[in-house]
Amino acid sequence: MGLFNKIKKVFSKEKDEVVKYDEGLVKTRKEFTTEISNLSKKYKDIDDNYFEELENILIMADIGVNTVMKFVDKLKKRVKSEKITDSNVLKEIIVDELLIMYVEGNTFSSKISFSEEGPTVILFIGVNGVGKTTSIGKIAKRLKDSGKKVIMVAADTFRAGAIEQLEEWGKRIEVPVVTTNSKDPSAAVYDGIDAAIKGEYDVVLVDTAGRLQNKVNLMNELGKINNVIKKLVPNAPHETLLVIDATTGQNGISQVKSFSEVTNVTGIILTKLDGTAKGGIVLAIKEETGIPVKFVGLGEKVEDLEPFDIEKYIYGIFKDL
Ligand SMILES: Nc1nc2c(ncn2[C@@H]2O[C@H](COP(=O)(O)OP(=O)(O)O)[C@@H](O)[C@H]2O)c(=O)[nH]1
Ligand SMILES: [Mg+2]
Repeated sequence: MGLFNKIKKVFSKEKDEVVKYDEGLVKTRKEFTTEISNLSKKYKDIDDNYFEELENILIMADIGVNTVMKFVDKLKKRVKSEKITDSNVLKEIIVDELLIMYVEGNTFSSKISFSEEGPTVILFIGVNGVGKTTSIGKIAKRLKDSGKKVIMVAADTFRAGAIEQLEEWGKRIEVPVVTTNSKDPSAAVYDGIDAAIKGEYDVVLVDTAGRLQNKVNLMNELGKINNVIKKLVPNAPHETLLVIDATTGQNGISQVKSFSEVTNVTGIILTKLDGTAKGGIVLAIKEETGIPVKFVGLGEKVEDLEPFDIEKYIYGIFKDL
């Protein structure tokens, strides 16, 4: 039995484990399942045209052109060496190979690295509207429920209403929020970390403004924030999580590349997977940036955020195949 069939067997019994992925990936699943099933109906036998259409389907799912080329080459080799002729058999091999591609050579962890002592500082960056503030609220709730003492810092001093939005979240999930009257985000960061140390908090989540129009400015601003953090907690930030919006497709990949040039991005939060039929982007992120996706946003509600898990993700996309 193939890898995917094993996963399917496990998760179809443990439905609660995968319910968020199941619901959040409905759009991608419908698209993928229909396309791949149609392909298998159209081509009983596998030939070059089959592979060409498969390439298009995968590219349309935002897996990324380079990644798709590499993938299809590998698939062709396997078809040849194992003498596979039936497109229905190949359907399952496709899913197995996508999974293998993600896991292969993958030494990175999708877990948050927590500090051994003092507060763990997590910095959230990314352009406007991608879901930074919402993700911080969701993560704060998760961490709080897991027993950690959490505090949030409103360091987006640029966007109108940004501070109030985080304060709203704070009230909803009963987590304190540090704000500032200053226009300088570093001032909020300083006050926030200081409060976290004095109040013996376990985790500090820092919300920042998302401005990418000018690399030099962004680099200076993030540099300044990082210096302020390090002054109070020398080995922090422990994580710098870049938030990107799955509905923006390859644009999101460009954002990863741009932000990585100016700061050390340790992980990605991929939001709004529920809002796209092109959920294949997770695979492109891994192949093209090498930065791990640590969380995925699968809806607007507070519980609609999950630590990233490749097996659950693959199940969510392909379970009806
Ligand atoms: N459907 C969906 N909406 C999301 C998700 N994450 C964030 N949003 C929405 O995206 C919009 C922008 O989010 P916000 O947190 O303000 O973005 P920010 O500017 O990066 O802080 C809000 O309407 C959120 O409800 C998600 O995973 N799924
Ligand atoms: Mg915000």
